[in-house]
Amino acid sequence: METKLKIALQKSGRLYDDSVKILKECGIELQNGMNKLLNEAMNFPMQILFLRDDDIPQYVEDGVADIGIVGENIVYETNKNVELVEELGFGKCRLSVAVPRNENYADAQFLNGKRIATTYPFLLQNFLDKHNIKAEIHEISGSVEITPGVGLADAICDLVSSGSTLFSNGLKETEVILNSQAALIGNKNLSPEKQLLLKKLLFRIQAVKKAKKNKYILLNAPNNKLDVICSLIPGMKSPTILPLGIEGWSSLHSVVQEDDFWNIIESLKDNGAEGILIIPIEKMVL
Ligand code: PRT
Ligand code: ZN
Repeated sequence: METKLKIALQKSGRLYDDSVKILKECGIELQNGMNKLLNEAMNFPMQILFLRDDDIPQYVEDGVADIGIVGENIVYETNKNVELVEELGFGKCRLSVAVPRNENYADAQFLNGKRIATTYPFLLQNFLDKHNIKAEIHEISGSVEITPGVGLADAICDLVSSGSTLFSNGLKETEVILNSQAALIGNKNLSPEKQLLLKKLLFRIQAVKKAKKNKYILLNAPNNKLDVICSLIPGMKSPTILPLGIEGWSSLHSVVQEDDFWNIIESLKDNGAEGILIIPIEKMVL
């Protein structure tokens, strides 16, 4: 029987769409009309299990799933014996401590003797221990942000992304305990066949990630500025240079990183580049 890689994804919630999307970008399509708990990829030896995100690390540790996609916050909170294989660049958030906005919070010692509500007792306890703080952790299962307002806690420890939940509950963020994003995790004892499949998948994921960080750039440049413009957009090996129909001008094709994208564009313009086109790249294999 053909070996299949079993991957656990969140069944519904914030990570579902991007998890399915990244598989799709890797050329892995799920079958339509299969049941909601188990699916089978059409063009890759892969089975997909849909689970609650909190359960994914345990399933991967036990080998019920070989790999999984889950927030690092869950990986570190559950503290299971799994491999963190690759960060995936979506589901970004941070685990933070927050207190009522009118509190005079100088540093973490403020939390001494206080009641802190959280769904992340393990990571919070680690943080408190590291700072030598004795506080009362109230583990609750949801709606952490309302607890100070109703007098159940003096502070909270919860996930934050835009900060609007904290703001609308009259809270301010005072400590970041962990920066998190979705990650691919794996069982530590995969068979050689499964390791090979994981390597294939990882190769595709890395190509997709690289492509997202880079853009294809086309521009026209006066020939006497080609040297400086080439040095601004060196590309993967070197830019492609083609002569234009007009005497003294060339067309340059290259790849540019998203990070300092706008600075590069400005320098290109300052050096006489015209007709700059930026095009997304779908996959990038170096
Ligand atoms: O049902 P299941 O157990 O699978 O899902 P869940 O309800 O436990 O998790 P879900 O779908 O809410 O989140 C899944 C994962 O998304 C989390 O484990 C994080 O890794 C990631 N993620 C990214 C977030 C957020 N951003 C986020 N903002 N998870 C939760 N939030 C919540 C936060 O708890 C708070 O209530 O959003 C609120 C804050 O958001 P802002 O934008 O107002 O700051
Ligand atoms: Zn959950």
